[in-house]
Amino acid sequence: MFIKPFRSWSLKDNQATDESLYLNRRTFMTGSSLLIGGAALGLAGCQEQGGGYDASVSQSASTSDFVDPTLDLYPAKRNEAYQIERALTDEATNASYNNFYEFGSHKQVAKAAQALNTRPWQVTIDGMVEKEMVLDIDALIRSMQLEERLYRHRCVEAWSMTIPWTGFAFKDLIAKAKPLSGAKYIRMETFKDPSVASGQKQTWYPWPYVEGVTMQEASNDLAFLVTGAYGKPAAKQFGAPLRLALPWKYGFKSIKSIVRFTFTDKRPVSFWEKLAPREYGFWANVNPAVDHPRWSQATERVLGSNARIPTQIYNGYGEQVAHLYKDLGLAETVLYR
Ligand SMILES: Nc1nc2c(c(=O)[nH]1)N[C@H]1C(S)=C(S)[C@@H](COP(=O)(O)O)O[C@H]1N2
Ligand SMILES: [Mo]
Repeated sequence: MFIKPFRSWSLKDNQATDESLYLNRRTFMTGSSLLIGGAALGLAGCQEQGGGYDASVSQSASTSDFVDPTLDLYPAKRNEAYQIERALTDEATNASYNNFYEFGSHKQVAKAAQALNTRPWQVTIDGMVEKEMVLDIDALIRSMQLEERLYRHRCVEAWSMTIPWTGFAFKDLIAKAKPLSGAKYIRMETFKDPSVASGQKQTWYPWPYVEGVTMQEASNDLAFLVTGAYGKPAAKQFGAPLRLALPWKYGFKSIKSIVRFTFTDKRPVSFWEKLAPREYGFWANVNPAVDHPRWSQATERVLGSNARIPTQIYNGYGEQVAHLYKDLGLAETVLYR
């Protein structure tokens, strides 16, 4: 199957903006370049299916016997420093429209994600640290100061939402990890278990999902490790029991259901960068002036409505993060590098 690339200005986001790639399996497996002339690669087709709420989702989540062992920590106190001018995305809308490729390359993954067993759950901290460790998730969460923050989220597919996350500052995890002075990056990894995550049976994807940030980025106040949302432990489809929120970067950087943090001096290559390096590079800072090769990034569709609003540089968080990139230059820190 070969789909001729569209011209970005002619696209509506519900027609074409999707990270999902149509991979020609044979081409992929013979190791040919994925992107030459776009010949091996096309869009998966229409994945966005409106903001319909799937009632079975909240059902399956609430009728399970599982009681989160950290339930007593919620709701955590809101940190008023993170105010937001937008309306919060309705919880039901958010919980039924997710990117979590482990459970399918479409948005209606919530039900399938309930198969993920989030306890027991261990988080490994390794690489360039004083002492490698394996932490039990409940002990880890209880050792951290939880707070609620209202954050914007901008998916590279040009839709956005606003979420009340609960979690702790990434820099507090770094303090616990005691990295060696040579560590420059943190590589993060999601669980891998194709027996519960059927998406991981699609062996042409480079599982497990991997993301990476610089130490400076992870140490920035905004970098937040999420344990909950909407005043309670995070729903599985949000990336329980531990996911990242980097609100100034495109959403794919905010890796879900993390099992490993590796401190390293080598720049990690992410899941998406491996698949399509020209489309999903390391920096991935939100920038309305730089189009994705297949669509415009100038505006975004607000989830749960038909409103389109202008996208802001660094997703509106420039004051907090622009200094991180002043030596690199803005152009270097968008996608595709
Ligand atoms: N492990 C994992 N993390 C992931 C993804 C994924 O497919 N797998 N998708 C990313 C993308 S593209 C986005 S936009 C956000 C979506 O988060 P949400 O479903 O909570 O809105 O999760 C990110 N983290
Ligand atoms: Mo995304």
